[in-house]
Amino acid sequence: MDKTTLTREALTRLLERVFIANGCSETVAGILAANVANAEAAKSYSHGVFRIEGFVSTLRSGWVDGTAVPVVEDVAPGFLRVDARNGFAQPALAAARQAFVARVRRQGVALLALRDSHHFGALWPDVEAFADEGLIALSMVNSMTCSVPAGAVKPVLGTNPIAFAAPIAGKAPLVFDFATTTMAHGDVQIAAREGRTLPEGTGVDRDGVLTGDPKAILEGGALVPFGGHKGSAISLMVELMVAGISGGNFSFEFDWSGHPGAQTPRTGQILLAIDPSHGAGTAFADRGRVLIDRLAEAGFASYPGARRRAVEIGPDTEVPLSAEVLARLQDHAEGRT
Ligand code: NDP
Ligand code: PYC
Repeated sequence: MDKTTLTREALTRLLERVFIANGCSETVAGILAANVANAEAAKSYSHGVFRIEGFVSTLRSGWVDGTAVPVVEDVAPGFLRVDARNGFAQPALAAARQAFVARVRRQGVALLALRDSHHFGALWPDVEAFADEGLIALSMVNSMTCSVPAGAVKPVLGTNPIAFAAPIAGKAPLVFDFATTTMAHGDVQIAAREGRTLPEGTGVDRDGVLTGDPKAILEGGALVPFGGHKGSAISLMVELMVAGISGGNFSFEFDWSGHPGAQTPRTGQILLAIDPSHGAGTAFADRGRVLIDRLAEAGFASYPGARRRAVEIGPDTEVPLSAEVLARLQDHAEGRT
């Protein structure tokens, strides 16, 4: 397959045009384009350019409002709520960010709860920037019914990712971000497209039999939580914390059947942030460094977050794309699709 490259900046501009051509406001298009281009440049392929077809078909189906203006609600000293108004989650987070950080710094801790939002991206970008500012952040999102909890026979839960970020003195922040299923739904789709087999037990087929066949998982089957009953419990916590606190949908509660082509889950998100300078006397980031250094001595050379940050990514970073994908993006941007 012919390969070409665009700089991250050029890819962002192209994606912005794709989002605008498909009904997003300039503000929303700018935020989503940067999110997708950064994910692609960072090799988070399950939520990079691969997702553009899903964004476009969802926008065209009328399921999500690409022009939504989020409403930030100041509900309690430690609590900001955002009604995303059936729009994307990242612009809703951006709308509340400044007030939220001010609150975290003033009080030491605050919670941000988004409802009626669509999250179709990687979660690490939502938390990493907090750690770069010296804060600790923890975020959770529920998604769409595609995971069978341990002990159940039918899917109920979403892939429900959790992301955590914390500053480490003199080093990249510790950032982890993963689905609470054996893998992200996006990665199963990519494996199916590439004709790859997944580890046995990644999911179940339509008869509930454990399988590593991505097509069987996608066509009538489902994923399973990682770690059996342990991952199931964590995924349940994500459902309850996100939908329960934000007032958004559980993964099984929304009905997109009237919008063929819709792929973005209409749920919610929570983000808890802590300013560790209000905590124990010793600087948090220094304590983190002690831990990371000890782990390195034990052979744990690359902690989550450091692996990605080992490669510096800037506006001029070259992002490889297939010629076919680039042509498709250009067609989307020009309204030829
Ligand atoms: P992975 O299983 O690929 O795990 C990724 C995480 O594990 C990263 O934090 C990564 O760190 C770390 N990691 C991976 N390998 C190693 C290793 N060998 N040593 C140390 N750390 C390692 O993630 P998933 O497939 O579960 O999820 C992929 C993406 O899908 C996530 O970004 C997630 O947010 C997204 N997603 C989004 C959903 C949504 O509703 N919006 C739903 C489900 C998933 P590093 O970054 O440094 O590589
Ligand atoms: O990859 O599981 C996933 C996912 C769900 C919603 C967005 N991404």
